[in-house]
Amino acid sequence: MSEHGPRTGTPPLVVVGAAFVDDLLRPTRVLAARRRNGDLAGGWEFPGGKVEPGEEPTDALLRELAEELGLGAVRLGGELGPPGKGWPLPNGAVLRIWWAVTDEALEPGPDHDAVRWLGAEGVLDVAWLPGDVPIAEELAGSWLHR
Ligand code: 9L3
Ligand code: MG
Repeated sequence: MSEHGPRTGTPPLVVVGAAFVDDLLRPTRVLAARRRNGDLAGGWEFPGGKVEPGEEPTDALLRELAEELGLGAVRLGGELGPPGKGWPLPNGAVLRIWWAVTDEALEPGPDHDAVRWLGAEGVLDVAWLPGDVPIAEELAGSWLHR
């Protein structure tokens, strides 16, 4: 039997997100965005969305950031955690996150109703979506500089 889904052999859906930080070399603050709509409304996340078939994950991420946050010039750093591994989402998908910076204004768009910059001390103070919690914990524990 396949590891992913019942006997289908279908690879898991990949969801990509951005950890926007103040500085790629020495991040001290990260951006959280609060979902505006649907079942997950009110939950905080690293903004992003689903990778479409045939799409490179980082292309998908830049596309999602343009759609959701209106950003045209985002610089991605490396992937958080072991490259390609990501974190499991409750629905069986895998969430992969990249460091990101932009000089453009980071403001809520169609999918979010708030954004917040959080330092190491405060990064666990918002109600992260369940799948995003372990990433926030890594940020709080060691990835954000104090
Ligand atoms: N999701 C979880 N954490 C995230 C993101 C960007 C997405 N940081 C979950 C929410 C949805 C699914 O992945 O169940 C697809 O995300 P979207 O396309 O609705 O943003
Ligand atoms: Mg999204």
